[in-house]
Amino acid sequence: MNKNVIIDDLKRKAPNEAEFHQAVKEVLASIEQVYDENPQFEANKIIERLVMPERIIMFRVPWSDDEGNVQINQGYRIEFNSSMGPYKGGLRFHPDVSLGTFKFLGFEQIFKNALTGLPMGGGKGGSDFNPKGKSDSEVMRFCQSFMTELYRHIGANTDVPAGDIGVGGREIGYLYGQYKRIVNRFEGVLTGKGTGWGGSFIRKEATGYGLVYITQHWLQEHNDDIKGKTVAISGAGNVAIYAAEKVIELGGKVITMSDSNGCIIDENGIDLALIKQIKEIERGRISEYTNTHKQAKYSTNRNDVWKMRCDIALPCATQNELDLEAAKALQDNDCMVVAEGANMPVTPDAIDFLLENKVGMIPGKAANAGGVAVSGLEMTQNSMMLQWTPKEVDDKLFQIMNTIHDQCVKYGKQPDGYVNYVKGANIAGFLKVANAMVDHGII
Ligand code: NDP
Ligand code: 2IT
Repeated sequence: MNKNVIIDDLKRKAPNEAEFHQAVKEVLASIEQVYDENPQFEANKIIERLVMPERIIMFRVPWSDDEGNVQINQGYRIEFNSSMGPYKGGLRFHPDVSLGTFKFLGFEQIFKNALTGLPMGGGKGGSDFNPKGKSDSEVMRFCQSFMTELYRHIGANTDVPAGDIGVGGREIGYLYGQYKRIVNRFEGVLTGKGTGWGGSFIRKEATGYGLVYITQHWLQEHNDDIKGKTVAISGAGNVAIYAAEKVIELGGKVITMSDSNGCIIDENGIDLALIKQIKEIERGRISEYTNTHKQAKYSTNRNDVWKMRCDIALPCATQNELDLEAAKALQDNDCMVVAEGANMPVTPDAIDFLLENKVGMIPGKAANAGGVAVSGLEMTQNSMMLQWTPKEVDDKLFQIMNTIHDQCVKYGKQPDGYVNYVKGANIAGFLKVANAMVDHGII
């Protein structure tokens, strides 16, 4: 494989999609050897086909705000690869997104979904709509308009969206209501639904819990345990909150969390009930934490979360949030392992630094796959028209994270015994998808 030719071609065709180029580059670097050892991949132009989405849908989303002004946003859905099953992946509502963001997220999703062992292809979508500061009825009108176009492209066996940044239970509810109204069918077309109307138990918690389960497996490999460990977490959204919940349940101490404005440091251990109150119920800012918890410090520099002494670092906010400087600070402070709760939060130079220094580094494709895994289990429950108990789902999630961990070890173990989880996850995911593509012929 000539990976430089492929990357140069992507850059030439779409020079402003840097995040997508970054995601492709990392995968190609990991799989180069297995690609060259399997001539059927080159003969079938697997890579050239894999980096091109099967379909990109872009659409206008008009809606009116509470003052009656007409607003227009851009909607996206990338149906990237369906070799493993229906397109599957979240919707992100955030003002900074562009087509390149969704291409990077959709590309990552293909391999992540393959790693879960469940029949799901890769997709991603969303909008540059900013839910922050909008009323519930504005969010509802936006979601209804978004679904009025999206509904014709999705379906329980075609493409099954879910949540991501800015899309949680409230948004999934409005999107589902509009889909159901248009098609006149109650079916499993979205995941992350309310548990009272077709949602799976543990889906809300799944990404954070799964992240901690795989970190536990990593610690076990190193004859260690999460109990008594100090943990730095970035973000204060869905992934961060439930990662913190599981860490605390297992006897670890979370000392930092953040949002897009800044971070809090509470060396007594974060009061998670207060974080949930501020972020989930009031939709407020994390700085409010110090109003009642005077011992905690607030910093407007989000990166301060990586400057504390910690055993485990869980970046759970957004892409490229943990840079080389942060990786160096973590290593100086004896951090043992970084596990990516967010998608691509660690920059490429920071990943290289962590790997070179033999700090544990569990990539998002493996580490945050618990969310989409339980989405897959929600699809299974929907198609059987039944609902498993929280324990049944949690046990399955634990097993899936265990299997993902073992695949990383199988394909990532180096001659000196160090496990490169980035390489392991990329190879394991790629082989499943590439073999399926070969089987399906030239399509
Ligand atoms: P939420 O919207 O629930 O939370 C996002 C958190 O990250 C918030 O604290 C937010 O702060 C912060 N954040 C968002 N954008 C930025 C930014 N540009 N800079 C700094 N902080 C930012 O999203 P999720 O928790 O669902 O998603 C977090 C990450 O996890 C994303 O990378 C997502 O793709 C990934 N992920 C999510 C899964 C899921 O099931 N939800 C599954 C797998 C991965 P603020 O409140 O100020 O906006
Ligand atoms: O990045 C992700 O894996 C998600 N946002 C979850 C996708 C899903 O379909 O549950």
